[in-house]
Amino acid sequence: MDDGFEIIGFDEIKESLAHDDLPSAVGKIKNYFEQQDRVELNIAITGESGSGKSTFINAFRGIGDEDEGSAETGVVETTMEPTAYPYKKYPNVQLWDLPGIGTPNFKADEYLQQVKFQRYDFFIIIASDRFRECHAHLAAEIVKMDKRFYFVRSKIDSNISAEKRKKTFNEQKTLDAIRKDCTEGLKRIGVDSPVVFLISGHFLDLYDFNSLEETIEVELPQHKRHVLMLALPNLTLEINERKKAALQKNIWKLALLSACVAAVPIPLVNAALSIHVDVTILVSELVKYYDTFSLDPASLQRLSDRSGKSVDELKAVMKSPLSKEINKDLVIKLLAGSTLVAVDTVAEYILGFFPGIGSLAAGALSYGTVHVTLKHCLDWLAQDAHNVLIAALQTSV
Ligand SMILES: Nc1nc2c(ncn2[C@@H]2O[C@H](COP(=O)(O)OP(=O)(O)OP(=O)(O)O)[C@@H](O)[C@H]2O)c(=O)[nH]1
Ligand SMILES: [Mg+2]
Repeated sequence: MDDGFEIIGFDEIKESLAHDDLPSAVGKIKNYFEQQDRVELNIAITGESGSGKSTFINAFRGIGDEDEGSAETGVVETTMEPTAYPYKKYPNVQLWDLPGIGTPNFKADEYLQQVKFQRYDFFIIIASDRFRECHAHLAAEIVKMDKRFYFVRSKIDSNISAEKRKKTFNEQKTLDAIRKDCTEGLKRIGVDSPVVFLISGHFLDLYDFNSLEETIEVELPQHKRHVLMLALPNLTLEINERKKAALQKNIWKLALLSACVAAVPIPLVNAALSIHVDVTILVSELVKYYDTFSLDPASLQRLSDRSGKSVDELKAVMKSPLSKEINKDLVIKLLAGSTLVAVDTVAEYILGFFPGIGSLAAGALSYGTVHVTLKHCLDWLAQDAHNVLIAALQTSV
């Protein structure tokens, strides 16, 4: 089974159900979803002064260098304190802009103490030029502190355009040479099979940005991975797909919550309560989909600023029934349209989780309805978001 219920303890829920304590089981599942979205994630961005730390932070938050709340770029570093940049909708996920490394008396161990290294889940070391001793010292020290780091080589777009002037220019060879310089540096300090991500903070869809994001995601513990996927703006088509997969994993849990409510054994209360819960679950989940696919008005505006396409042009490619607005009436209409689900299969599925609890079969319809509705909505919104990204990309090339 999915490991998603580890946090609240699947056994506890079963226990509540076995003792006919449905409200308590529902409360526990709800609590789980809230906890899941409040998981903390702290990402440290470090590197030499001018390497592109602030530019990377803004790009990873999907905001322009001059937008409100952005990290200042292109200025001379003055602060020696780490600065936190939280994601607006998930302020528990923060990118930390760390002071520059590599000053003449730089000492990696003192630096890490000074920036309170324990606070971070992992580090991203950014180098915009050759691999240097300060990178080696810092990477080695991070490993010694039992933390993980990802090595990023930034400003690849500048390297490529500079090399293009040469008659013998070959993009792949240039990229290979840059990569080799960094991997060899990391090998020298004892990192086994080092991975270096080549990126441009100005053109995220080029080079290794997607692979960096994917690697971070895969290597995070499951509960942190989920919150990263929710918080991260929908920056590329690959991220769009991974967001869809992450949200898909949650559907059965939401549907199960609805089934638990439907199984409350008082018929009248049951019907009203059950529909109310289904609608509430769906509205809040769909709003979350909207936000995480960056389809909310503020995100569309930022994408419009970045891409040069107007918000109306971006909205024009959103074709799903959810593209206008999400509210209770719309959700009730969707639920009414999806009652023809395979109830038998669903009942079997639920009884598989709670053998011996026959009353839960009553929840089967509710389970199926919520499951099917959410699945359709997720497909629709992921497709809308995909179309919006394609439309935005078409102008930026
Ligand atoms: N072409 C190109 N320029 C970049 C890239 N990343 C950053 N820059 C530019 O490099 C300069 C420095 O970038 P910042 O993001 O301010 O660097 P920083 O590491 O935050 O610098 P300090 O805060 O001073 O330590 C700015 O002019 C950026 O526009 C990139 O990927 N490609
Ligand atoms: Mg900076």
